[in-house]
Amino acid sequence: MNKNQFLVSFQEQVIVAQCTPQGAGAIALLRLSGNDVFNVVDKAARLASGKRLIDQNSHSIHFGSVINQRGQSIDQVLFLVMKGPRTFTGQDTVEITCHNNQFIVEEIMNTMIICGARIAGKGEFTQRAVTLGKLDLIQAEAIHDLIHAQTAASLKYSLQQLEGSLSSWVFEIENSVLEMIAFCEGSFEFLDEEMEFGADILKKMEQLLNKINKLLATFSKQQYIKEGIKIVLMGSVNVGKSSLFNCLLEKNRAIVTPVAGTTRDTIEAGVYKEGEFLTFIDTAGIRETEDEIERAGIDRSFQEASVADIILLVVDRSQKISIDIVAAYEKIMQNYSDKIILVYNKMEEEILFEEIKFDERSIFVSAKNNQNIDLLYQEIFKKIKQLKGSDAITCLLNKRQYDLLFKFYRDLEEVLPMLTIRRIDYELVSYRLKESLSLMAELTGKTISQAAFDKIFDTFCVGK
Ligand SMILES: Nc1nc2c(ncn2[C@@H]2O[C@H](COP(=O)(O)OP(=O)(O)OP(=O)(O)O)[C@@H](O)[C@H]2O)c(=O)[nH]1
Ligand SMILES: [Mg+2]
Repeated sequence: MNKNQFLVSFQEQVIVAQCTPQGAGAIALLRLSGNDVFNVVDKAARLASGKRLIDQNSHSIHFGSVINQRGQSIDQVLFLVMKGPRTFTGQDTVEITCHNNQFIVEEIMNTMIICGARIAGKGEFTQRAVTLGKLDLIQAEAIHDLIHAQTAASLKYSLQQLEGSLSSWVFEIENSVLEMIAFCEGSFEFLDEEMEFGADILKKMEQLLNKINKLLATFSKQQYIKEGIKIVLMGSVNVGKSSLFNCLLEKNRAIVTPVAGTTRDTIEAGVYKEGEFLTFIDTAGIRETEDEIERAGIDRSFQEASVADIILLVVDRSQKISIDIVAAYEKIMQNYSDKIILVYNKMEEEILFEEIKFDERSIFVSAKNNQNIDLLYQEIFKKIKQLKGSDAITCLLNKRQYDLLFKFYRDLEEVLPMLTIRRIDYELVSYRLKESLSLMAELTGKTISQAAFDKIFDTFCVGK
């Protein structure tokens, strides 16, 4: 058997995996796919109708049992019989719905292995769907993103991408490049001044670069859609960060005490609000300390500030603080001026301290009395709007897609000056354009190395 034959047969082998999460529950779903799947499952299937599973029509459901090698019933199940290519992988497929007890699931899996199946690798069902042309690589990645979407917006985009939004965007781009290549070939075939398409190609190229650039430019904002917004509460000890954190979450998540230095480590909690996923992070209060653990906590506060999207810098003006702490506040305000919202907590208290000046809008709240928390939220949403900017996002890109698209953009950009000279070398332009198309083929998975392909599917879960 040569390598190709081995790969083909590997692709055709019957694979089995549990598609639903492990653990007790009402039902579990096992999926099997491969060329010989009906024969494999038939060996262990006993249909209530008394008929054989291999004789059943495609896309039909049958009640029955899975029986083990000793002829004992493992569980009462439903068999869903689907003949390829109208299946997820494109191959013949059987899905078994059984009761979700891990002993049952494992015994059915073992029985299927004895009957000729093997355990599926990570993302192997989707990998087969791509290989058999049921999905392109972008759609396969969208399935992964759909399962792991953390925000309503990223769920929406992943679904659109699974339905082909980014794939058809790439298809349009490819078509534009092909048109340019056709113009080039027309120009050097005829070698006639009248038939020169230089100006048309240039115009097309500029439009194309503009279109790609627009999508690339939204990439930095896409993390807000994918991961939500990270909001860190920072400030000196005892100013009421944890109290405010609890108010914002509307639950008593963090410990609050009058003791300065109560919070030692960062605490994270998320909420959905107005369609956004917000992760709040409470941190250890900043102060001079000899305590090693507390100092490590304070270091963490600063690390969180550097990666935060928004910092709620909390001040308590009823408390006197040292010059060093004032300096620390000023440094934070300088370093992160555009992501800070200054929050004056304990607004109902008498003001004893007015050292910290801030010229941007600040909010006065009382975490103790739950006062003005709605105003603070308004300010947070204003900031989020600023962060996201006004650019409409057409598609969500992952890092792999972004990198390929960026390389493609660069390649085209290099061709641009070749189109503005008097005697255009159409043959060279055409060659460069054809070369650049290989990046688009890699994007959709039409041509991609096995290693790159495996790397993508390595992030998938078994059963998908
Ligand atoms: N009067 C008043 N007291 C408050 C307010 N918010 C918090 N406190 C009190 O301030 C003290 C410290 O509150 P925490 O929320 O633990 O403050 P912190 O900033 O998290 O403190 P560390 O974790 O030590 O850095 C507690 O006694 C709270 O009850 C407020 O709005 N008004
Ligand atoms: Mg605290």
